[in-house]
Amino acid sequence: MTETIRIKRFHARPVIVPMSLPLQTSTGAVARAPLVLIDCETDQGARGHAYLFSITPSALKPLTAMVTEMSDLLAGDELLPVEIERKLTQRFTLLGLAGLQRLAQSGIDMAAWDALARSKGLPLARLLGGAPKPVKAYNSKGLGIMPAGAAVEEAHKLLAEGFQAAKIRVGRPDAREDLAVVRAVRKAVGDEVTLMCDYNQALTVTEAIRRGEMLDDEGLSWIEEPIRHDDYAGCARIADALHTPVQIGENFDSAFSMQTAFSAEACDYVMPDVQRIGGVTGWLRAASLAHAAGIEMSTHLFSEVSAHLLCVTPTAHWLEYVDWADAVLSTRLKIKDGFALPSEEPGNGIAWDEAAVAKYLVG
Ligand code: SMN
Ligand code: MG
Repeated sequence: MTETIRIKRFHARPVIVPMSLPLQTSTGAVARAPLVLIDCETDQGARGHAYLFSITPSALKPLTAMVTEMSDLLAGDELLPVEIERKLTQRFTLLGLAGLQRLAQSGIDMAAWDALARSKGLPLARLLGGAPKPVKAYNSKGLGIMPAGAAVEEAHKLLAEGFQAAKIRVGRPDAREDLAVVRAVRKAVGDEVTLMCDYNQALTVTEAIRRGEMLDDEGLSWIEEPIRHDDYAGCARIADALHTPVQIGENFDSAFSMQTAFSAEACDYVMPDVQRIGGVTGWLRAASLAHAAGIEMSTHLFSEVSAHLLCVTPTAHWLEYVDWADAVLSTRLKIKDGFALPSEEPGNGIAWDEAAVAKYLVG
């Protein structure tokens, strides 16, 4: 007999937690992490967890309110992520399936999958038909925009945490300073270390080609989001002009955006963000597209859930490691010899440190 698990509610709590290293990107500093912690409560006792990262503190309240509205819509329904997706997609079509709506829906989906995995006593990767296995990871929590000397020091620190790869934020007003930092870090860490760079959409197409050519012989594994994230024709011109692979995807708000990017030949690699692509359900749809296109797929933030998802991604590439939720988690994602080890416990690897949650709760 199949057991029916019903949703009681999705409980959402906003917190603002300190980050161990503030990150300076071309868009400004990210110094604290505003998170919405979601608990999926079910009638069988199983409880699922997920968190969302609202980037900016003022988005915490509306995001929390949106999760709560979705929770009211879903209370009493069966715990079935695909049915949840159908209902929320229909209900929020008039608002638009983008922005905060995407985040809220993705958070609901992640918490629902976690509750399912826990109710079956399985790690998320296993519930999805795979095995939790080590996934190649780069340390992305530092190397913001900073002078070369500080970048070298920080690169050593990031690698000392067990990594052989890191990402350098670029997009300084003077392209020569970006180049000097990339060269200084490369010289300091040696050729065996994998280095990527990320512009966070800072450039125009012409400038991206000019700067990309300057960096093309520096051994970078990818150049990320050089221009506006949704200018796929522009991305295609850049990808065509450069030897270094172009990486985009953290702003895809569904597998449909990824398909549009593929049709435009916008990039060499993709890295969807699980809180924008539609949670676990959206990730699986995107992973199939990347598989069919033969394109490597990496993750964006949300290391705990993403580590499980890479285990079932046919073209799995790199896990982006950050520790930004660690202040409220009771367990940490383990790193060993350049790999992240997805949790073998039932669920997605997320559990709260309730004393810390109480400390960082806002509003
Ligand atoms: C990034 C995204 C969001 C917050 C901080 C940094 C960056 C990345 O684009 O890919 O890590
Ligand atoms: Mg990025």
